[in-house]
Amino acid sequence: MADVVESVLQYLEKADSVDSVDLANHLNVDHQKVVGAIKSIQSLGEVINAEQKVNKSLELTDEGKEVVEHGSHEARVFKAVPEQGIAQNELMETGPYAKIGFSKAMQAGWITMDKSAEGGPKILKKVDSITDKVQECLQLIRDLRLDGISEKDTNDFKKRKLVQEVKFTSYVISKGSNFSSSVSKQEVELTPEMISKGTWKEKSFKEYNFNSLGVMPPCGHLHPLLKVRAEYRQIFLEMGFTEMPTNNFIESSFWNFDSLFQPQQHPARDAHDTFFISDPANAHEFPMEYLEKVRQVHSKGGYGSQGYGYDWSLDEAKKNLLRTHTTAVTARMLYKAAQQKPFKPVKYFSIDRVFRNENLDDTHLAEFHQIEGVVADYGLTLGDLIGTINAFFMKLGIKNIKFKPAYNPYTEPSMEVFSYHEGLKKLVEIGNSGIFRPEMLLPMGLPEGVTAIAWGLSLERPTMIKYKVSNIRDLIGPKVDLQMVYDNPVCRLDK
Ligand code: FB9
Repeated sequence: MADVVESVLQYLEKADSVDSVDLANHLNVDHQKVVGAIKSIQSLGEVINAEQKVNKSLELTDEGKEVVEHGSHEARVFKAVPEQGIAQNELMETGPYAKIGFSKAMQAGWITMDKSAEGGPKILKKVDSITDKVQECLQLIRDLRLDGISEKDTNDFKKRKLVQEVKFTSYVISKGSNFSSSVSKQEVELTPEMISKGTWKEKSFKEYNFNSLGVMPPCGHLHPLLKVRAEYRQIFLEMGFTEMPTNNFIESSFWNFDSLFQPQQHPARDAHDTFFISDPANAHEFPMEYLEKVRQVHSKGGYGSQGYGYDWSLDEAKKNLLRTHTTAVTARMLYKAAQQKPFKPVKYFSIDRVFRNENLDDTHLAEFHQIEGVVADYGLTLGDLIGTINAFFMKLGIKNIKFKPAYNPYTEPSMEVFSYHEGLKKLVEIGNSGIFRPEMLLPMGLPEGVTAIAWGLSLERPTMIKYKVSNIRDLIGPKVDLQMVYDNPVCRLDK
């Protein structure tokens, strides 16, 4: 460090001022070393003036580094097309880059599609060779030679998440009122030898910096999702709700669908929407007396309902699956509450993972955390549901919510919940709700007159909004940047 200090002062002797980035390049040392030397010199008094400057730069993301190493997605797709051509579906299997690379290579006119080919669309090379300008540009960005990169290309690389904008601080330094081209090395420690030999008398000691902060001790960090979960849990507890035991991701179709009066032909019960378990494929333990009542209400009706009039299948109800909603747990808890004689009102909540075999996109994964609240008591009405939901969201700082009639197989009436988003300047769906149907509650044995109101939302959506995450994969999954977990502040939902 001392030699960098000397170099900085000697440079300043011949120059009026210099930016620390230019000086680091001139001295061929890391910029942070020059910044360290500047800080060290500043602690000696008015030797130099240092004016802070915030700069913007670009750095490669992991995906950008992949491109530098292996070529752009479109170049890799072009290389994957043999002279005789290749079936489109086969080309799309060549690697994770294929989907993006294919459309980019088509846009660039490097490949073409023969839709008339036998056996489906065939991809052929349209040119003999290509220049991978994306890779070339990213190599320049890696070497911080940004002057050759156009704004259009930069924006395209950012959109493709190949580069990210970074800010860093540099310093414009100049001679201070007490400038000297060399400074005696300051001691930072008074040693026993200095005292015994008296050499401390000829030395200068660095002043204590009583403003310096302690080193942040290494500690654990909660993931934003868990911080938001803690906030929602606190809100439910404040409202007098008890958390349901949701520690069973695997559930029978009976509890996940049949007990909720969701018919066995319902599309949501199809393998395209639900993950069924192959081993163990079936559940075997059911409260058979209750199960028979469920069979009846589905097939023949009862309790004032005409039912669905189909031949209800026990085999279908036995099928194990990954629960598609925490409402399956709500059903178990309401059935359990119905066994208590006399019935006592209950207020339950759950916040846990659910699984749906759906199309994935930037904001949806095949699993998410569902938040659900339920109240069962005599004579609860839609007004109680609206009031409870209002109170719940009021604790999140959300007022003036709106309700829109909706449909759920297990609640009637049902309502979607909306709130006006100041940022987006539009109403945003913030949840769903309803009153559980008598065909669900009465076969459980709940007394006549007992109604159950419930509502639900997801944990990921509010977390993404709170932490300004646009792609859910930046919040959850193997590509999450752990630094995001370390850096994010404690979550405070508006009270
Ligand atoms: O969470 C959702 N949106 C949301 C929630 C909060 C938020 O910000 C916070 C206030 C600060 C912002 C947005 N939604 C429900 C609405 C949409 O995001 C929707 O597109 C996605 N939905 C999920 C299901 O989609 C497959 C969110 C999830 C959801 C939907 C319905 C329920 C639970 C979760 C339910 C229920 C229910 C209904 C009746 C009885 C019992 C449970």
